Amino acid sequence: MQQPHYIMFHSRKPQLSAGTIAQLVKITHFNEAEIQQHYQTFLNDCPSGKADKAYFIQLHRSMYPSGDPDEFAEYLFAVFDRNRDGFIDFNDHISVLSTMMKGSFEDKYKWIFYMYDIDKDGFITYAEMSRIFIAIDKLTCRVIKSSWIQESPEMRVNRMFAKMDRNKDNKLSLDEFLAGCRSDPAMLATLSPSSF
Ligand SMILES: [Ca+2]
Ligand SMILES: [Ca+2]
Ligand SMILES: [Ca+2]
Repeated sequence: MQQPHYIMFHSRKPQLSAGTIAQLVKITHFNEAEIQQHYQTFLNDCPSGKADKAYFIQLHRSMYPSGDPDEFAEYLFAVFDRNRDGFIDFNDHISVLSTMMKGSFEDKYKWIFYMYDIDKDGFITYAEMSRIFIAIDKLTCRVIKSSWIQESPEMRVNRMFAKMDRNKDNKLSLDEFLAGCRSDPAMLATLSPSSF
């Protein structure tokens, strides 16, 4: 018989089954207590236990009330929904948290690479990096804020490629990307919103 994803208790609050927890302990960097805690937080945001794209975008609108997070949330959704079933469930969610909170340097930046590689062909192009930079600016309303932000998305992309595209083929392989990020600890701040 197939294990249910969760079982209901008297409180009617969904709980993870022991089998699911044991499996998540195995495949993430979290212990049982942490998984339980993340599950409750996940349910607060997402009481039905899974989010489709529209719901996920809606959540980001409430997280960034003064920005326009729609585009960025779409790109994020594509990386969260790794099994591409159109939903982010707790398994999708916890595996991203595990990577971003407790993963190795390489795992974290691989994940970011995967987000920037919008068409998932294994390379980041100028166009892909520009689209994500523009989406991050819209999300955080960077355009109107302080001085360093005067650097346009295009200037930032050029700076990134000058630094990372070692073989000058106008696209970044995963190796080029990881080597570039390793050489500059401040890279994360340019590549992602501050809330990461
Ligand atoms: Ca999914
Ligand atoms: Ca690509
Ligand atoms: Ca290259």
